[in-house]
Amino acid sequence: MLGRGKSWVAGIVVAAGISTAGVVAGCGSGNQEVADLPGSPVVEVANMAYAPAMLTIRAGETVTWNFDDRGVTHDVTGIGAAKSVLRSQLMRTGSYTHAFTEPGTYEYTCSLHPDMRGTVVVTQ
Ligand SMILES: [Cu+2]
Repeated sequence: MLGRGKSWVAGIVVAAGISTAGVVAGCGSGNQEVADLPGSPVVEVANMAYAPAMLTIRAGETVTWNFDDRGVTHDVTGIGAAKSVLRSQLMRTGSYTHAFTEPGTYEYTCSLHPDMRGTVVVTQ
């Protein structure tokens, strides 16, 4: 009688241990899903700057610039070799997307604020 009672308690402890481990594992995988959302790289255009100012991607990837600088107008204008590649409209809100097909270094600025500078490095 007494023996059976003890093993019954032990069984509950083991079951509780397993279910706790299951919850922890479920939590972990949930966080991973959020962390490695693949998506395409995004440059935030805010506070008179591009963030990140320097971005490295692979050929074929697409970059999206999100304009949200509290009503300040900006654009994305390529410099040098990137001049014919990058050219967005002047925007206060919204986004500009460009797919980079050729490896290289693409520098850009804002035509209204030449101090704003950004670079996209495209690798093979
Ligand atoms: Cu600007």
